[in-house]
Amino acid sequence: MFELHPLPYAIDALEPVISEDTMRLHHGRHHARYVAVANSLLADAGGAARPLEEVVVSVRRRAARALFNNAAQAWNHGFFWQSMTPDYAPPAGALGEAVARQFGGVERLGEVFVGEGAAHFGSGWVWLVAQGEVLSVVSTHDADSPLTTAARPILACDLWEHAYYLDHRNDRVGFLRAWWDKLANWRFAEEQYRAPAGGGWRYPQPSPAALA
Ligand code: MN3
Repeated sequence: MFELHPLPYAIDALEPVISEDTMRLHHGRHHARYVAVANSLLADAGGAARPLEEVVVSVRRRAARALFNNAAQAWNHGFFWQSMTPDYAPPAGALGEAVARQFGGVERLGEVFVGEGAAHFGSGWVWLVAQGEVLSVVSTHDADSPLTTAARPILACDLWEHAYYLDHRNDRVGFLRAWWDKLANWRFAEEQYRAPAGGGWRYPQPSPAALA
């Protein structure tokens, strides 16, 4: 069974950009529900416990849509919580150099990221991704993620209305700008950027109960 692991910061640590109310619903209800439904569908399907990354990639290939949606959303949210920090620091190291070289700095990259997220129609995600050392910004629909592509996720922001509506109403651009300026976790992003192929962030492994 996959678990809903605790947030890596206090429930109110991301205020005022993301309120405690939003976090309680988003982590405690939405993410919890994706994990529960994915576990239920996996139990129905039988088979051995395996990493969530493998579930997402393999069920996508088989087009088992409900399992893909819930497993991918469980993974996306785990990655999203790590993509934020209450202790903002600008990108540094190899990633900071790549941001400067390819985009002319974190502000310019922010314009691309916010622009991509604002222009995305409907629910989904906006990602900073890397292929090799080359950075790019992409958005995905619904539960889709770069896990099923050749690109490696570096940073992600949730574009579903449940992510921002309580705090920002319909102002997705305002949410994304504040998120980029105050919450983006560049230390985590740097770890993803420097990780060897296949060595990026992993969802906590399923417990042995999943083998039963
Ligand atoms: Mn969400």
